[in-house]
Amino acid sequence: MDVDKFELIKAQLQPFLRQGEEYFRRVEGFAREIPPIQIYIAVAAVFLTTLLIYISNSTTLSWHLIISVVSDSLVCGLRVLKHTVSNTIVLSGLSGGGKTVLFYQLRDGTSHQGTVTSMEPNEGHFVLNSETSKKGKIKAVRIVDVPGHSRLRPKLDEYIPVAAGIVFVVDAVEFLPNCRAVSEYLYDILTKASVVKRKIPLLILCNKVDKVTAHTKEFIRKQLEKEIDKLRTSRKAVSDADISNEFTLGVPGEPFSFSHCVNKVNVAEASALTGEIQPLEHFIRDHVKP
Ligand SMILES: Nc1nc2c(ncn2[C@@H]2O[C@H](COP(=O)(O)OP(=O)(O)OP(=O)(O)O)[C@@H](O)[C@H]2O)c(=O)[nH]1
Ligand SMILES: [Mg+2]
Repeated sequence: MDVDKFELIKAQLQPFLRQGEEYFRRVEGFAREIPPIQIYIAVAAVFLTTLLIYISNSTTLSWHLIISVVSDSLVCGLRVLKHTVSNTIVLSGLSGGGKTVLFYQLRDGTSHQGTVTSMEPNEGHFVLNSETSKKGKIKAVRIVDVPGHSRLRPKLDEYIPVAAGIVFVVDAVEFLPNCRAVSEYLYDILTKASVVKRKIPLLILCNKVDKVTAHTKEFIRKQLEKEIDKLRTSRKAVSDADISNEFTLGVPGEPFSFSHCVNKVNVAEASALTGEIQPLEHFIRDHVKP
């Protein structure tokens, strides 16, 4: 074959090769998101099925028995799977709230001062630092810290479907100038179909209470409820005009209150800097059993 012909074939194959590479990257990305335990379960299920088919061919074992064993193991596998997908806690909130410092406090018990604006989600699968001295086997938690920068917020949608709980971190010091932006982000989360349908519990964590200028959780709760009440009206007008699958918040005709949400919404205080994060740890353990 001459060189020209070879080059022509190579050029013709190029788009297919690129397409193949793209598919491979997608599959690889998908596989990375699956916790290892789910992969073990899938491999075990395939192995068990193959083994039983082999046994049935070589002995007189009845198909009835095989089907019942396979279905039992699948049900059992699904139960484990359901359990494993819900060990994820997502840290969300505006940039500068203290999510990354909270992440390090949970993992290492130190504040890792000097964090910069995160440019990608920070993810870890670990036993909480406060629990490392406890005896016995303690289940690890998967904590994901999603950056607050508006361009990176869509990343939240990748983690919410597997979240057992969402922590919405608020800067209790710089709260008033950011109240509108905080409320808008919180409104967006509370009306997500993935949150409403699975009733994912949410903790509004008012961080930086080590500072004397920090607002109290009661104050922040009231201001957020008032601002979300206003947003309900303005957002409804937009969604009436422009078809949207957003869920509506609260009880129509009544001032908005977090107690109206279909999912449980609590408000708590913390200081990531000094390590006062007990309400956060309790929230995590209420939703990811040790
Ligand atoms: N005083 C005080 N400062 C805090 C506390 N938590 C975080 N900070 C400071 O707030 C700043 C922002 O903290 P980060 O953890 O980087 O904020 P973030 O929410 O991860 O921000 P993005 O990654 O941009 O979304 C840092 O300078 C921290 O040192 C706290 O509890 N008290
Ligand atoms: Mg960060």
